[in-house]
Amino acid sequence: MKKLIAIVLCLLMAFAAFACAQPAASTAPEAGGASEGAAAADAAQTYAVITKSAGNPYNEREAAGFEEAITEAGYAAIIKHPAEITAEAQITLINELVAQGVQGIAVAANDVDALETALKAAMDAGIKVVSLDSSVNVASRMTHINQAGVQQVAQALADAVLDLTGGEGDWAILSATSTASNQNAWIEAQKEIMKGDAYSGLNLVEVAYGDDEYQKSVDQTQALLQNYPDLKVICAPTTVGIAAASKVITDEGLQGKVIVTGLGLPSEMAEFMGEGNVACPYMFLWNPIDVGRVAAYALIEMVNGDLTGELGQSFVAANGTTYTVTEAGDGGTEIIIGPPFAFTAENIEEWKTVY
Ligand code: RAM
Repeated sequence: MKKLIAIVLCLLMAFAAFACAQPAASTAPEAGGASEGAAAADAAQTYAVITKSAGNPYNEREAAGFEEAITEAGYAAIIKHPAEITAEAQITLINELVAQGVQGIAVAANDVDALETALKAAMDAGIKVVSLDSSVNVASRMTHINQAGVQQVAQALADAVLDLTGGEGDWAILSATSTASNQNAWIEAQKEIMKGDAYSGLNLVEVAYGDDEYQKSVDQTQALLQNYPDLKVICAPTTVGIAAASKVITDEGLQGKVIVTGLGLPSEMAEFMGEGNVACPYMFLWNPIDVGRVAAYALIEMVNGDLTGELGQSFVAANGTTYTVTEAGDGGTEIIIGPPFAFTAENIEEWKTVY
């Protein structure tokens, strides 16, 4: 009998230990068009983030930050990475989330206008909607979570091109998709800045599009090198593009002849940076995890607090930071997280393990 009790007790203890080891909410990110985030059955509120596409580590970190902030608040998070980097793929996901009856949606837009009908339907259904990273138009959102001011990003990139070319010569842009609102906003602002006298010796030969696909970005880099033999700088305002361009330059031994800069993820770029003759002497970015986090904080505040996304509002988030709604360049509102950060030979080793 004693033996039986001991066995039963052991089994009970083993079960308890197993149960304790289980996460309270299952919120694993999933990729693909049919991606289904798992919402905790007992969570009172469910919030979803739709990234630009699957397979981009930047998007994965952004979604991870969103999920962390939502689950820390005790709610359920859904992560959707569209299989295709298109507005159509995102519209399908938005419609599914509306049907599901989530409380909030954050979306990094693949097109500034194309999501309007779907997102308006979401807002009409009482769902709070923000864009993050890549904005939707004013009518489609309550506010936009902007990683860094458009002007600040554009100025940093313009100055980098000026510096790395030595003030004159051919340079090219390797962007993401031609409809990406964040890349388009940075490029437009950069072109505007570069109309200034200081940049008059520079010749922008082409804006190429790698669609945030690695192989396409490699192919586009090779085409730029072939078509413009005097090319001095490739400026890629996309983490996928800058890594692909740096790989091509390194593989072809062109470091120092064609210089790469732009916006890159330290973990992906460290191998192309550092001391000596490297493909990319310096680049910029922000913390993508924070972009997701602040979108989550804003949505939670919209559902549970007074935030509506109107100009001048502010709120204190769970991380203790006060975020303020300011005017965006498109006439709507936005919450800017901070200035872009420069990654150089001196600090890349420190940052490559962070994101
Ligand atoms: C890519 C994406 C993303 C952008 C970064 C800089 O990962 O296009 O939207 O913010 O680059």
